[in-house]
Amino acid sequence: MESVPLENLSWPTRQPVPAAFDAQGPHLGERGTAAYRKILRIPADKPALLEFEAVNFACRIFLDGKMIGEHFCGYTPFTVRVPLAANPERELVVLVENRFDFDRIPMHEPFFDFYQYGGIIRPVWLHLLPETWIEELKIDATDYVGGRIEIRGKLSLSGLLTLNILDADLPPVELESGQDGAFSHSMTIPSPMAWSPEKPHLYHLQVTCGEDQAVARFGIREIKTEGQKLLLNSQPIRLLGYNRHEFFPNFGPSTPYLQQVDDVRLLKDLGCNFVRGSHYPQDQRFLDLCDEFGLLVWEEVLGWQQKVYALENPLYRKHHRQAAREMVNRSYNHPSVILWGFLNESISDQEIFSPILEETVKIFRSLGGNRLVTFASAHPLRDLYFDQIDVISMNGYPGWYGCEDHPDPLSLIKPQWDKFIDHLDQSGFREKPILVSETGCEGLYGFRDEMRDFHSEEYQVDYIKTACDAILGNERFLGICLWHFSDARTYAGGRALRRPRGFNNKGTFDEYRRPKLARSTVASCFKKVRPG
Ligand code: ADA
Repeated sequence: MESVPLENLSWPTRQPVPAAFDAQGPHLGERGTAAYRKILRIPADKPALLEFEAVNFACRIFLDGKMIGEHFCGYTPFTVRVPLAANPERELVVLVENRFDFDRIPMHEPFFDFYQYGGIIRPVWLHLLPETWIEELKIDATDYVGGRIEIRGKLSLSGLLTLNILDADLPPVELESGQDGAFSHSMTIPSPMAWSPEKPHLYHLQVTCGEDQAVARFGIREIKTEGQKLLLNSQPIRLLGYNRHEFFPNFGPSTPYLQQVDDVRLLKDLGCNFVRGSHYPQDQRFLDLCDEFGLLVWEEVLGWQQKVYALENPLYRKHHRQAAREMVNRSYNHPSVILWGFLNESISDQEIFSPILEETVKIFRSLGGNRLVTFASAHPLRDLYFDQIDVISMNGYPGWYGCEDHPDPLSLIKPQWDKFIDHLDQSGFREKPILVSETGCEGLYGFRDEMRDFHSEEYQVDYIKTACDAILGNERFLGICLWHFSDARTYAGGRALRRPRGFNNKGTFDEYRRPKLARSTVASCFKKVRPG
């Protein structure tokens, strides 16, 4: 990518943004470098900022032929300052690479069980900046009963600003920032309404500073653990939900907005109160919908079964820390996000896991606001690090993988989960909440089978019913996060031998959100726990 001579590029096709360039059209399935070009019009000598919500996997950004920024991880946002120029017509070129190359782009590896598309997959914003502008705005609810909130932020230069809560009976507050532009202020919202999945009440803070104005949406809520329980606004809550990949056929990870709206509706209709964004930060618009409709969210840094060579690689560690910071920073004001996660199913049974765990947890705890920390483990009896996290999360597929020769695979489900609980309770974790962060099995949409065999919708029904009864019937489990919401494309090539159609088919819905038989099974299992 470094050596691409920009002057020799030609621009033969038009490509919509946001979109994955390899999800459809002439570059379907291709891996390599794509060059995007757009002429921007920026008034002469006007400061400006480009904000990219996500570019997969890596990119270099050029303006008028000069490189102004680069980024090496998909799914997380970043910004680039636009250099001043007298000519209002500016040529933006973005080189985007979707090749697997661990030495340069270590956050993306070919063995992840989800298809990794390339391109400018999420929106790009051009912000024209006034002389002083609002760089950062964060809101913490520190007392959900009393309505106490702390507002923090940063202006690009020191200056005066006004804070105004648009939906509370409070006069606007005038404030002066410090020399470095930083400001902070506490406020008490009268008769506060707390945010919860049942009543997702949202407030809006308007900040005005000279010509610049920003509105941040926030909710007032508190999340914490108490022994085995998770307390939302002091009330014990159980988590019922799904893992969700950002995926729709033909668009890959650039799920259309209406589909995101529909996904939230489908989840709510099933009685869910929880969704895990597997295995990377989800689209901000989806998180906005979770705020609005009341779904609790686990948001996690891109990761999937990282091995020793990754965890001891300095570049990987650097990019992982950066991705954690970018995620936390961008999602800070979403009340729906209650859990930060990282390193899905990595080697948390080996000591080499310790340094990356330590540095990531530190980022979450120091920068992440009122949220809990977890990672999804695949080592029920051998994990070494459950003491470092707030919620123990376990992925497991008893009754599916590895039981080809078993005469009654479903009979394996309950004993295995019970054994896990016994093990934890006897190993000193009696006082921690335990979540099943993944479980499920494949059901091929439309494959109905009276023999109820593997891959049939009927086996999936039996599996989910048995798993939900075993897990939700045991109060020791905080809840269940089923794998998966909808079928999603995964491995191409040889690895697809493990995945019929090249899809992970464990969805309760297929990729077009057509329901499988398991939908009503899930709805009735969840209803027993959350009757409303
Ligand atoms: C793992 C992994 C998922 C998916 C799942 C499966 O638990 O975290 O991404 O690969 O297994 O379908 O086997």
